[in-house]
Amino acid sequence: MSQSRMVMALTGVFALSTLSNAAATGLNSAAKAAGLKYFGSATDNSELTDSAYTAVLDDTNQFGQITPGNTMKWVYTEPSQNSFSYTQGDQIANFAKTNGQLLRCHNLVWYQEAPSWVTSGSWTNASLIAAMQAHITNEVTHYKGQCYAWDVVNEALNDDGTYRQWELYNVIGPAYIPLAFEAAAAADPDVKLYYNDYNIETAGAKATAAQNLVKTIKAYGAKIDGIGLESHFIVGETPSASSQASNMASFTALGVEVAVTELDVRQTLPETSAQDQQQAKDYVSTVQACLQTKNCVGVTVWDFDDKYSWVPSTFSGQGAADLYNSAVQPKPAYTSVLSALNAAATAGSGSSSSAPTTLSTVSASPTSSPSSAPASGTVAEYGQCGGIGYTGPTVCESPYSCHSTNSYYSQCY
Ligand code: 9MR
Repeated sequence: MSQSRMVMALTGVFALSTLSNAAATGLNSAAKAAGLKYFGSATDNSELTDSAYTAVLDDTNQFGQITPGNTMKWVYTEPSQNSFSYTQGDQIANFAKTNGQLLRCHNLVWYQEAPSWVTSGSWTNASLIAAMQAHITNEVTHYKGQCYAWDVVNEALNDDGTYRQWELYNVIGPAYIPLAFEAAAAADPDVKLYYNDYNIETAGAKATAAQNLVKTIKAYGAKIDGIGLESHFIVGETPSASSQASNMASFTALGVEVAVTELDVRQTLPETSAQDQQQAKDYVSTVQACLQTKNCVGVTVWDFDDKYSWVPSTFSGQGAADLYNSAVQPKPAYTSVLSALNAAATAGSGSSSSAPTTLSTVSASPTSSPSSAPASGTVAEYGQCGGIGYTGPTVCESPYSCHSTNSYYSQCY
Protein backbone atom coordinates (compact mmCIF):
# COMPACT_ATOMS: atom_id res chain seq x y z
CA MET A 1 0.00 0.00 0.00
CA SER A 2 0.92 2.79 -0.89
CA GLN A 3 0.79 6.31 -1.49
CA SER A 4 -2.43 5.87 -3.37
CA ARG A 5 -4.14 4.30 -0.38
CA MET A 6 -3.17 7.22 1.75
CA VAL A 7 -4.49 9.60 -0.82
CA MET A 8 -7.65 7.53 -0.96
CA ALA A 9 -8.00 7.90 2.78
CA LEU A 10 -7.50 11.56 2.57
CA THR A 11 -9.90 12.17 -0.21
CA GLY A 12 -12.51 10.09 1.57
CA VAL A 13 -13.02 12.90 4.01
CA PHE A 14 -14.53 15.02 1.29
CA ALA A 15 -16.61 13.80 -1.52
CA LEU A 16 -18.93 11.44 0.18
CA SER A 17 -22.08 12.23 -1.68
CA THR A 18 -20.76 12.36 -5.19
CA LEU A 19 -19.33 8.91 -5.65
CA SER A 20 -22.45 6.82 -5.88
CA ASN A 21 -21.64 5.43 -9.32
CA ALA A 22 -18.70 3.44 -8.09
CA ALA A 23 -19.81 2.95 -4.51
CA ALA A 24 -19.69 -0.49 -2.95
CA THR A 25 -22.78 -1.34 -0.92
CA GLY A 26 -20.98 -3.10 1.92
CA LEU A 27 -18.19 -2.40 4.38
CA ASN A 28 -15.93 -5.25 3.34
CA SER A 29 -16.31 -4.64 -0.38
CA ALA A 30 -15.52 -0.99 0.13
CA ALA A 31 -12.60 -1.72 2.47
CA LYS A 32 -11.05 -4.10 -0.04
CA ALA A 33 -11.54 -1.62 -2.86
CA ALA A 34 -9.74 0.92 -0.66
CA GLY A 35 -6.75 -1.37 -0.24
CA LEU A 36 -7.44 -3.18 3.05
CA LYS A 37 -7.51 -6.97 3.32
CA TYR A 38 -10.86 -7.04 5.12
CA PHE A 39 -13.53 -5.37 7.22
CA GLY A 40 -14.63 -7.83 9.89
CA SER A 41 -16.59 -8.46 13.06
CA ALA A 42 -16.35 -10.48 16.23
CA THR A 43 -19.15 -12.88 16.96
CA ASP A 44 -20.07 -15.51 19.53
CA ASN A 45 -21.67 -18.95 19.33
CA SER A 46 -24.96 -18.01 20.96
CA GLU A 47 -25.49 -15.31 18.33
CA LEU A 48 -25.36 -17.67 15.38
CA THR A 49 -28.95 -18.84 15.90
CA ASP A 50 -30.25 -15.29 15.38
CA SER A 51 -31.18 -15.31 11.70
CA ALA A 52 -31.64 -11.54 11.40
CA TYR A 53 -28.12 -11.14 12.78
CA THR A 54 -26.48 -13.88 10.73
CA ALA A 55 -28.09 -12.59 7.54
CA VAL A 56 -25.76 -9.62 7.89
CA LEU A 57 -22.75 -11.38 9.39
CA ASP A 58 -22.52 -14.03 6.70
CA ASP A 59 -22.72 -11.45 3.91
CA THR A 60 -19.15 -10.96 2.67
CA ASN A 61 -20.20 -7.72 1.08
CA GLN A 62 -20.37 -6.42 4.68
CA PHE A 63 -17.93 -8.62 6.60
CA GLY A 64 -14.98 -10.45 5.14
CA GLN A 65 -13.44 -11.51 8.42
CA ILE A 66 -14.68 -13.12 11.64
CA THR A 67 -13.15 -13.20 15.13
CA PRO A 68 -14.55 -15.61 17.71
CA GLY A 69 -15.28 -13.30 20.66
CA ASN A 70 -14.83 -16.01 23.26
CA THR A 71 -14.71 -19.67 22.43
CA MET A 72 -11.13 -20.07 21.30
CA LYS A 73 -9.91 -18.78 24.67
CA TRP A 74 -7.96 -21.09 26.97
CA VAL A 75 -10.78 -21.83 29.42
CA TYR A 76 -12.98 -23.02 26.55
CA THR A 77 -10.37 -25.00 24.65
CA GLU A 78 -8.51 -26.70 27.52
CA PRO A 79 -10.92 -26.58 30.46
CA SER A 80 -8.88 -29.17 32.31
CA GLN A 81 -5.25 -29.88 31.66
CA ASN A 82 -4.61 -31.93 28.53
CA SER A 83 -8.32 -32.20 27.83
CA PHE A 84 -9.01 -30.21 24.69
CA SER A 85 -12.35 -29.05 23.35
CA TYR A 86 -12.77 -27.28 20.03
CA THR A 87 -16.46 -27.84 19.32
CA GLN A 88 -17.47 -24.23 19.91
CA GLY A 89 -14.42 -22.70 18.31
CA ASP A 90 -14.92 -24.96 15.32
CA GLN A 91 -18.50 -23.73 14.95
CA ILE A 92 -17.25 -20.20 14.36
CA ALA A 93 -14.31 -21.34 12.24
CA ASN A 94 -16.74 -23.31 10.07
CA PHE A 95 -19.12 -20.35 9.82
CA ALA A 96 -16.26 -18.26 8.42
CA LYS A 97 -15.06 -21.06 6.15
CA THR A 98 -18.54 -21.66 4.73
CA ASN A 99 -18.89 -17.98 3.94
CA GLY A 100 -15.36 -17.60 2.58
CA GLN A 101 -14.39 -15.18 5.36
CA LEU A 102 -10.94 -14.75 6.89
CA LEU A 103 -10.61 -15.90 10.49
CA ARG A 104 -8.68 -14.02 13.15
CA CYS A 105 -8.08 -16.57 15.88
CA HIS A 106 -8.38 -15.13 19.40
CA ASN A 107 -6.59 -15.82 21.76
CA LEU A 108 -3.99 -18.24 23.17
CA VAL A 109 -2.64 -16.64 26.34
CA TRP A 110 -4.62 -14.09 28.36
CA TYR A 111 -4.95 -13.36 32.06
CA GLN A 112 -8.74 -13.44 31.68
CA GLU A 113 -10.47 -16.65 30.70
CA ALA A 114 -7.43 -18.59 31.78
CA PRO A 115 -8.67 -21.84 33.35
CA SER A 116 -8.47 -22.20 37.11
CA TRP A 117 -6.13 -25.17 36.72
CA VAL A 118 -3.65 -22.62 35.32
CA THR A 119 -4.29 -19.73 37.70
CA SER A 120 -4.60 -21.84 40.85
CA GLY A 121 -2.14 -24.57 40.02
CA SER A 122 1.01 -25.40 41.89
CA TRP A 123 3.71 -24.67 39.36
CA THR A 124 7.39 -24.53 38.86
CA ASN A 125 8.87 -22.38 36.13
CA ALA A 126 9.47 -25.48 34.00
CA SER A 127 6.08 -27.10 34.55
CA LEU A 128 4.14 -23.94 33.73
CA ILE A 129 6.20 -23.30 30.58
CA ALA A 130 5.47 -26.87 29.52
CA ALA A 131 1.73 -26.46 30.20
CA MET A 132 1.59 -23.21 28.24
CA GLN A 133 3.54 -24.69 25.34
CA ALA A 134 1.30 -27.77 25.27
CA HIS A 135 -1.80 -25.58 25.15
CA ILE A 136 -0.46 -23.41 22.34
CA THR A 137 0.88 -26.36 20.35
CA ASN A 138 -2.40 -28.24 20.56
CA GLU A 139 -4.67 -25.33 19.70
CA VAL A 140 -2.54 -23.83 16.92
CA THR A 141 -2.13 -27.29 15.40
CA HIS A 142 -5.88 -27.86 15.56
CA TYR A 143 -6.58 -24.62 13.65
CA LYS A 144 -3.54 -24.85 11.39
CA GLY A 145 -4.36 -23.49 7.95
CA GLN A 146 -7.64 -21.93 9.10
CA CYS A 147 -6.52 -18.67 10.70
CA TYR A 148 -5.26 -15.54 8.98
CA ALA A 149 -3.75 -14.55 12.33
CA TRP A 150 -3.51 -15.65 15.95
CA ASP A 151 -3.65 -13.27 18.88
CA VAL A 152 -0.90 -15.17 20.68
CA VAL A 153 -0.63 -13.04 23.80
CA ASN A 154 -3.40 -10.68 24.86
CA GLU A 155 -3.24 -7.68 27.18
CA ALA A 156 0.05 -8.48 28.93
CA LEU A 157 0.77 -4.85 29.83
CA ASN A 158 -0.52 -2.42 32.43
CA ASP A 159 -1.45 1.11 31.40
CA ASP A 160 1.85 2.44 32.79
CA GLY A 161 3.78 0.11 30.53
CA THR A 162 4.82 -2.40 33.18
CA TYR A 163 4.07 -6.10 32.81
CA ARG A 164 0.72 -7.26 34.08
CA GLN A 165 1.15 -9.53 37.09
CA TRP A 166 -0.68 -12.82 36.78
CA GLU A 167 0.17 -16.48 37.05
CA LEU A 168 2.29 -16.80 33.90
CA TYR A 169 4.23 -13.62 34.59
CA ASN A 170 4.65 -14.38 38.26
CA VAL A 171 5.94 -17.92 37.73
CA ILE A 172 7.75 -17.70 34.40
CA GLY A 173 8.62 -14.02 34.21
CA PRO A 174 8.42 -11.87 31.07
CA ALA A 175 9.94 -14.69 29.03
CA TYR A 176 6.50 -16.31 28.87
CA ILE A 177 5.69 -13.89 26.06
CA PRO A 178 8.47 -14.77 23.58
CA LEU A 179 8.10 -18.42 24.57
CA ALA A 180 4.43 -18.26 23.61
CA PHE A 181 5.28 -16.76 20.21
CA GLU A 182 7.96 -19.38 19.67
CA ALA A 183 5.51 -22.21 20.40
CA ALA A 184 2.86 -20.76 18.09
CA ALA A 185 5.33 -20.34 15.22
CA ALA A 186 6.54 -23.90 15.63
CA ALA A 187 2.97 -25.24 15.38
CA ASP A 188 2.01 -23.17 12.33
CA PRO A 189 4.82 -21.35 10.57
CA ASP A 190 2.42 -19.68 8.13
CA VAL A 191 -0.10 -17.98 10.41
CA LYS A 192 0.44 -14.33 11.36
CA LEU A 193 1.32 -13.98 15.04
CA TYR A 194 -0.04 -10.92 16.85
CA TYR A 195 0.26 -9.22 20.20
CA ASN A 196 -3.13 -7.63 20.99
CA ASP A 197 -3.92 -4.94 23.56
CA TYR A 198 -6.02 -1.86 24.42
CA ASN A 199 -4.87 1.68 25.25
CA ILE A 200 -2.00 1.35 22.80
CA GLU A 201 -3.84 3.26 20.05
CA THR A 202 -2.01 6.54 20.64
CA ALA A 203 1.52 7.38 21.72
CA GLY A 204 2.21 6.94 25.42
CA ALA A 205 3.81 4.69 28.00
CA LYS A 206 1.75 1.64 27.10
CA ALA A 207 2.24 1.99 23.33
CA THR A 208 5.97 2.41 23.91
CA ALA A 209 6.00 -0.70 26.08
CA ALA A 210 4.20 -2.63 23.34
CA GLN A 211 6.82 -1.46 20.85
CA ASN A 212 9.52 -2.63 23.24
CA LEU A 213 7.72 -5.96 23.44
CA VAL A 214 8.01 -6.34 19.68
CA LYS A 215 11.75 -5.74 20.00
CA THR A 216 12.03 -8.13 22.94
CA ILE A 217 10.20 -10.93 21.15
CA LYS A 218 12.47 -10.49 18.14
CA ALA A 219 15.56 -10.28 20.36
CA TYR A 220 14.66 -13.69 21.74
CA GLY A 221 14.72 -15.01 18.19
CA ALA A 222 10.96 -15.50 18.08
CA LYS A 223 8.64 -14.30 15.33
CA ILE A 224 5.97 -11.61 15.69
CA ASP A 225 4.05 -10.40 12.65
CA GLY A 226 1.50 -7.97 13.93
CA ILE A 227 0.07 -5.70 16.60
CA GLY A 228 -3.65 -5.68 17.31
CA LEU A 229 -4.95 -2.28 18.35
CA GLU A 230 -8.18 -3.11 20.14
CA SER A 231 -9.66 0.39 19.86
CA HIS A 232 -12.43 0.35 22.44
CA PHE A 233 -13.27 4.04 22.37
CA ILE A 234 -15.71 6.49 23.94
CA VAL A 235 -17.93 8.91 22.01
CA GLY A 236 -16.24 12.30 21.83
CA GLU A 237 -13.00 10.97 23.33
CA THR A 238 -11.72 9.00 20.36
CA PRO A 239 -8.23 10.08 19.34
CA SER A 240 -7.84 11.91 16.04
CA ALA A 241 -7.11 10.02 12.84
CA SER A 242 -3.67 11.61 12.65
CA SER A 243 -2.69 10.63 16.20
CA GLN A 244 -3.86 7.06 15.59
CA ALA A 245 -2.06 6.94 12.25
CA SER A 246 1.21 8.24 13.61
CA ASN A 247 1.02 5.69 16.42
CA MET A 248 0.34 2.90 13.92
CA ALA A 249 3.41 4.04 12.00
CA SER A 250 5.52 3.68 15.16
CA PHE A 251 4.60 -0.01 15.17
CA THR A 252 4.94 -0.67 11.47
CA ALA A 253 8.38 0.96 11.55
CA LEU A 254 9.41 -2.07 13.60
CA GLY A 255 8.59 -4.40 10.74
CA VAL A 256 5.18 -5.62 11.92
CA GLU A 257 1.75 -5.05 10.43
CA VAL A 258 -1.08 -3.56 12.46
CA ALA A 259 -4.81 -4.21 12.56
CA VAL A 260 -7.71 -2.58 14.34
CA THR A 261 -9.00 -5.66 16.14
CA GLU A 262 -11.90 -4.76 18.46
CA LEU A 263 -13.30 -1.39 17.42
CA ASP A 264 -16.35 0.02 19.17
CA VAL A 265 -17.28 3.50 20.44
CA ARG A 266 -19.48 3.48 23.51
CA GLN A 267 -21.84 6.23 24.64
CA THR A 268 -23.72 7.16 27.77
CA LEU A 269 -27.22 5.71 27.68
CA PRO A 270 -29.82 6.56 26.64
CA GLU A 271 -28.57 6.70 23.08
CA THR A 272 -29.06 10.13 21.51
CA SER A 273 -28.93 11.43 18.00
CA ALA A 274 -26.17 13.88 18.96
CA GLN A 275 -24.04 11.06 20.34
CA ASP A 276 -24.74 8.93 17.27
CA GLN A 277 -23.49 11.76 15.06
CA GLN A 278 -20.31 12.14 17.09
CA GLN A 279 -19.91 8.36 17.14
CA ALA A 280 -19.98 8.35 13.35
CA LYS A 281 -17.05 10.80 13.27
CA ASP A 282 -15.20 8.75 15.87
CA TYR A 283 -15.53 5.52 13.91
CA VAL A 284 -14.33 7.28 10.78
CA SER A 285 -11.22 8.56 12.61
CA THR A 286 -10.06 5.01 13.28
CA VAL A 287 -10.94 3.76 9.81
CA GLN A 288 -9.11 6.71 8.25
CA ALA A 289 -6.05 6.03 10.41
CA CYS A 290 -5.91 2.47 9.12
CA LEU A 291 -6.39 3.60 5.53
CA GLN A 292 -3.57 6.11 5.95
CA THR A 293 -1.16 3.54 7.36
CA LYS A 294 1.00 1.40 5.19
CA ASN A 295 0.62 -2.13 6.58
CA CYS A 296 -2.60 -1.58 8.49
CA VAL A 297 -4.35 -4.64 7.09
CA GLY A 298 -7.93 -4.35 8.27
CA VAL A 299 -10.58 -3.23 10.73
CA THR A 300 -12.61 -5.55 12.97
CA VAL A 301 -15.54 -4.30 15.04
CA TRP A 302 -16.16 -5.96 18.41
CA ASP A 303 -19.45 -7.18 17.21
CA PHE A 304 -21.44 -5.16 14.78
CA ASP A 305 -24.77 -4.66 16.53
CA ASP A 306 -25.76 -3.26 19.89
CA LYS A 307 -27.73 -6.34 20.84
CA TYR A 308 -24.55 -8.34 21.29
CA SER A 309 -22.17 -5.69 22.55
CA TRP A 310 -20.02 -6.53 25.56
CA VAL A 311 -20.22 -2.89 26.74
CA PRO A 312 -23.44 -2.63 28.83
CA SER A 313 -22.52 -5.55 31.05
CA THR A 314 -19.03 -4.15 31.67
CA PHE A 315 -19.64 -0.38 31.83
CA SER A 316 -22.78 0.40 33.76
CA GLY A 317 -24.98 2.97 32.00
CA GLN A 318 -23.03 2.81 28.72
CA GLY A 319 -23.70 1.07 25.44
CA ALA A 320 -24.98 1.71 21.91
CA ALA A 321 -21.37 1.30 20.83
CA ASP A 322 -21.78 -0.54 17.55
CA LEU A 323 -22.43 0.16 13.86
CA TYR A 324 -25.94 -1.33 13.90
CA ASN A 325 -28.65 -0.98 16.51
CA SER A 326 -30.27 -3.84 18.41
CA ALA A 327 -32.75 -4.35 15.60
CA VAL A 328 -29.84 -4.88 13.19
CA GLN A 329 -30.47 -1.55 11.49
CA PRO A 330 -27.46 0.52 10.41
CA LYS A 331 -26.72 3.62 12.48
CA PRO A 332 -25.07 6.86 11.33
CA ALA A 333 -21.68 5.33 12.12
CA TYR A 334 -22.31 2.58 9.59
CA THR A 335 -23.22 5.07 6.89
CA SER A 336 -20.21 7.27 7.58
CA VAL A 337 -17.74 4.40 7.66
CA LEU A 338 -19.11 3.00 4.42
CA SER A 339 -18.97 6.44 2.80
CA ALA A 340 -15.42 7.04 3.96
CA LEU A 341 -14.26 3.65 2.63
CA ASN A 342 -16.07 4.17 -0.66
CA ALA A 343 -14.73 7.64 -1.18
CA ALA A 344 -11.23 6.41 -0.42
CA ALA A 345 -11.60 3.53 -2.85
CA THR A 346 -12.99 5.67 -5.62
CA ALA A 347 -10.40 8.38 -5.22
CA GLY A 348 -7.64 5.80 -5.30
CA SER A 349 -8.95 4.13 -8.43
CA GLY A 350 -7.72 7.07 -10.22
CA SER A 351 -9.60 8.38 -13.18
CA SER A 352 -9.80 12.12 -13.16
CA SER A 353 -12.90 11.86 -15.33
CA SER A 354 -14.71 10.52 -12.31
CA ALA A 355 -13.61 13.45 -10.22
CA PRO A 356 -16.44 14.52 -7.98
CA THR A 357 -17.26 18.14 -8.41
CA THR A 358 -17.05 18.87 -4.72
CA LEU A 359 -13.35 18.16 -4.89
CA SER A 360 -12.79 21.31 -6.86
CA THR A 361 -13.22 23.21 -3.66
CA VAL A 362 -10.58 21.08 -1.97
CA SER A 363 -7.37 21.78 -3.70
CA ALA A 364 -5.45 19.02 -1.96
CA SER A 365 -7.68 16.15 -2.92
CA PRO A 366 -6.15 14.59 -5.98
CA THR A 367 -8.55 12.42 -7.91
CA SER A 368 -5.94 10.45 -9.74
CA SER A 369 -2.49 9.25 -8.87
CA PRO A 370 -0.45 11.37 -6.48
CA SER A 371 1.98 12.23 -9.24
CA SER A 372 -0.75 14.08 -11.10
CA ALA A 373 -1.71 16.23 -8.15
CA PRO A 374 -1.33 19.93 -8.77
CA ALA A 375 1.95 21.26 -7.45
CA SER A 376 0.68 24.71 -6.69
CA GLY A 377 -2.19 26.12 -4.68
CA THR A 378 -3.10 25.57 -1.09
CA VAL A 379 -4.38 22.60 0.80
CA ALA A 380 -7.66 22.63 2.71
CA GLU A 381 -8.17 21.36 6.25
CA TYR A 382 -7.38 17.62 6.45
CA GLY A 383 -5.81 17.63 3.00
CA GLN A 384 -2.49 15.95 2.30
CA CYS A 385 0.45 18.34 2.26
CA GLY A 386 3.47 16.07 2.14
CA GLY A 387 4.99 12.61 2.31
CA ILE A 388 7.29 10.36 0.31
CA GLY A 389 6.22 10.35 -3.32
CA TYR A 390 3.71 13.15 -2.85
CA THR A 391 4.06 15.92 -5.41
CA GLY A 392 1.02 18.06 -4.66
CA PRO A 393 0.81 21.42 -2.94
CA THR A 394 2.41 21.68 0.46
CA VAL A 395 1.03 24.97 1.77
CA CYS A 396 -2.07 24.75 3.95
CA GLU A 397 -4.97 27.16 3.77
CA SER A 398 -5.02 29.62 6.63
CA PRO A 399 -5.23 28.97 9.55
CA TYR A 400 -4.02 25.39 9.11
CA SER A 401 -0.47 24.13 9.05
CA CYS A 402 1.13 20.99 7.70
CA HIS A 403 1.82 18.18 10.20
CA SER A 404 3.77 15.03 9.49
CA THR A 405 1.78 11.89 10.36
CA ASN A 406 4.52 9.59 9.14
CA SER A 407 7.14 9.68 6.41
CA TYR A 408 4.47 8.90 3.80
CA TYR A 409 1.79 11.29 4.88
CA SER A 410 1.48 14.85 6.14
CA GLN A 411 -1.86 16.52 6.71
CA CYS A 412 -3.23 20.05 7.10
CA TYR A 413 -5.00 20.82 10.34
O1 9MR B 1 -16.56 -9.72 24.32
C1 9MR B 1 -15.99 -10.63 25.22
C2 9MR B 1 -16.98 -10.92 26.34
O2 9MR B 1 -18.13 -11.58 25.83
C3 9MR B 1 -16.33 -11.78 27.39
O3 9MR B 1 -17.19 -11.94 28.49
C4 9MR B 1 -15.00 -11.14 27.83
C5 9MR B 1 -14.27 -12.06 28.79
O4 9MR B 1 -13.86 -13.22 28.14
O5 9MR B 1 -14.17 -10.93 26.72
C6 9MR B 1 -14.73 -10.04 25.80
O6 9MR B 1 -13.82 -9.77 24.77
C7 9MR B 1 -12.60 -9.14 25.16
C8 9MR B 1 -11.51 -9.65 24.24
O7 9MR B 1 -11.46 -11.04 24.28
C9 9MR B 1 -10.18 -9.04 24.61
N1 9MR B 1 -10.23 -7.60 24.66
C10 9MR B 1 -11.32 -7.02 25.43
C11 9MR B 1 -12.65 -7.62 25.00
C12 9MR B 1 -13.80 -6.96 25.76
O8 9MR B 1 -13.69 -7.27 27.10
